[in-house]
Amino acid sequence: MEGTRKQLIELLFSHQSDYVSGQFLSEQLNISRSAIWKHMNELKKSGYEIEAVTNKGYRIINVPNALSEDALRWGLKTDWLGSRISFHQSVQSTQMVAHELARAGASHGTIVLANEQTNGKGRMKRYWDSKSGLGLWLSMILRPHELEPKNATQITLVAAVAVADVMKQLGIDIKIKWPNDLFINDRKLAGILTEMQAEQDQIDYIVLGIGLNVNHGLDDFDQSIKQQATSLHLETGTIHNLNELFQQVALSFEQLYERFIEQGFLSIKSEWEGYAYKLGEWINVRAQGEWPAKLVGIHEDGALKVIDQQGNEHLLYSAEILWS
Ligand code: BTX
Repeated sequence: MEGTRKQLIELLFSHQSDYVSGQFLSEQLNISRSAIWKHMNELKKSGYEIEAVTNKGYRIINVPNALSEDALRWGLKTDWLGSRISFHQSVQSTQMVAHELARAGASHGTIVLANEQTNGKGRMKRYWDSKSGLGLWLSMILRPHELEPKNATQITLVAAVAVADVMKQLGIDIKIKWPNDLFINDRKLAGILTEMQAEQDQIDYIVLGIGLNVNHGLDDFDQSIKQQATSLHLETGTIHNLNELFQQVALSFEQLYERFIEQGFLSIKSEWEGYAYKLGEWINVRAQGEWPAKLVGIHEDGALKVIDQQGNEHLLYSAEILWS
């Protein structure tokens, strides 16, 4: 049943610009015309929009907004990223699932996605609010053997630019708050979490997690983050198709990642700076005391570049920044 449905969807998608006759579908799938009709009704119930015209056949018009295993895949234009997608309705954390898969040998480019996370993770044991059906909660397994472990954190910056590029295409004025958050008007839209498994000077794998708030209304956020979080829906007023958004993010990341591996972070630095939150503004740095500093850019190794009140330049690798 599942297999037939997948084949059916594939056939509909490969004939998107045209109608596919019930006769053709029934021959290809080796099932009766009435079985085809039943499948079509099931697809409609899952949110697919399918047009049926007498004497012509069927045509797919729209995929569901909600994540679905099939809809995630079609139209995915990546070469290797997402060649395996492990999709779940509910998990504790896609990071945990991805680590398990990676330890079991899952290949470079595997993506774990879930509709809901019951124990979504932020950095330093913080949590990530990941309610069902409202956002993209995903983890990618990457095996950049050519990358030195000390440069692995740059992947966070690459991912931030990749997601920012997609937001920009949607007409959103997006900012990257070093090192791992995406902001719109001082509210957090997305967070990135990079975890690495390495031995000596070789990376075994990286699990790159992205949490992107998409279709939340204000009341959908936990009380504690209502004042600081936002979603694409809140910013644009429209409901976004999660499958398409996933595909855009995956393609954007794959392309940027390839450039990063071939040419290094220097090739992405100026794009990053173009999105930098509070660039040219004064912030406070908490590292060996607390001191005011002006944010002037990012170094080619991923460190944040600031100037203190005496005009001395500092490179920050892990300092805490007090943004306001
Ligand atoms: P972070 O430590 O920078 O941000 C976590 C903080 O952000 C929380 O302490 C809270 O204040 C706030 N917050 C929590 N949830 C949200 C939300 N939905 N929107 C806005 N603000 C929020 C950022 O960590 C990295 C988050 C990565 C999340 C992805 S989701 C897929 C993957 N799986 C997983 O468990 N984590 C990653």
